[in-house]
Amino acid sequence: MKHIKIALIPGDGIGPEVVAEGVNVLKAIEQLDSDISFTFTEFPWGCEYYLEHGNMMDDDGIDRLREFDAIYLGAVGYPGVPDHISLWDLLLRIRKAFDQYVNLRPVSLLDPSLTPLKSKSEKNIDMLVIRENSEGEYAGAGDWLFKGKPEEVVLQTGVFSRKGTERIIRYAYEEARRSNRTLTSISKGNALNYSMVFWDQVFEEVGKDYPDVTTYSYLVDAASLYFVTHPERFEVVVTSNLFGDIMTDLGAGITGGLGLATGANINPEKTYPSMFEPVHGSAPDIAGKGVANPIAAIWSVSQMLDFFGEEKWGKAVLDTIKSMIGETANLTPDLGGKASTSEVGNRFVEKLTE
Ligand code: GGG
Repeated sequence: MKHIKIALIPGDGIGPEVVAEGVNVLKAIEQLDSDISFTFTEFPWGCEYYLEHGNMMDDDGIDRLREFDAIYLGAVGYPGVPDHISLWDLLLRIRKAFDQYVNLRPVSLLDPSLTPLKSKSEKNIDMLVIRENSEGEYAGAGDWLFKGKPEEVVLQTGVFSRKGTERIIRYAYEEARRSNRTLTSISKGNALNYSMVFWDQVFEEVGKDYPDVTTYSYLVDAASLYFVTHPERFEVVVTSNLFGDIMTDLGAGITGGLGLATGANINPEKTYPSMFEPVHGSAPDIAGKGVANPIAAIWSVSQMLDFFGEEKWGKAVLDTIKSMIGETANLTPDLGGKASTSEVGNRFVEKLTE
């Protein structure tokens, strides 16, 4: 019997609405498979908590999360709390504390009807973006000098350690080899003359251990263009923290929107808990209206199951998502339907258990 202890952080805005549907999916799996069970412990952290306590999470929050196998997070950020505080004090804090240095973000077109692209390649978008998730442009290194004075200067330093750069690139090569796909590195070595020159160098050096993997290297600006004109060129993609964040939103744009974009924050060694989340934010404009698309959050459940070796269930969840896409009437308004968040969730569980 496999038991997975899950910490739930529904967070802000639509976070609680979509996480509830993901939890229902896990509970349904528990009913269907007597060899797997889950326990859920919910933490009330987020912007409301911040407004009451002055912190996005408890001071001992990281210690309390340490005892879990996985963290299932909804969304962070809400008007009234500066975005850099809500992000740094919860989401980025957890990623860093638990060395979740791999961010796995599939960019996959589940149905040709979902893409706004008109080119022939539109039917063939199936990539896995591997984003460096622990340092780079999100290292939090910088300064704000002479605040409010005419000579005011702000510094935001990208930190690319050899350890951090090498391990993410090696992880990506391993994934490309395992899945027998090409590997593309996205960087910007012509302009970022320290960090990205180093990135490109490490990409080449590590590649010597993987002569069987076909590689490509694009500047981030060119890659943005090719994501739109030739997305079929990309299979496994490895890139830095900031570029990965931006490119995967672009990826969501060509595959059906953020309502279908998932992300897994992985500590591959399993020394610490890994975290699973929809890529989207808290969407305050639709929060509480019951129209948020829960599919990205449900896809995160599929990533979680894969991570814990339950690939059979991970695949069943993803296959059910694919089969839902054809039923427009049963989808939320962002995908052209009229269904509510819970109606999508209920229909999903119905189909999974069919
Ligand atoms: N679903 C988590 C969430 O609210 N993400 C918002 C966000 O801005 N994330 C930035 C990042 O993934 O680095």
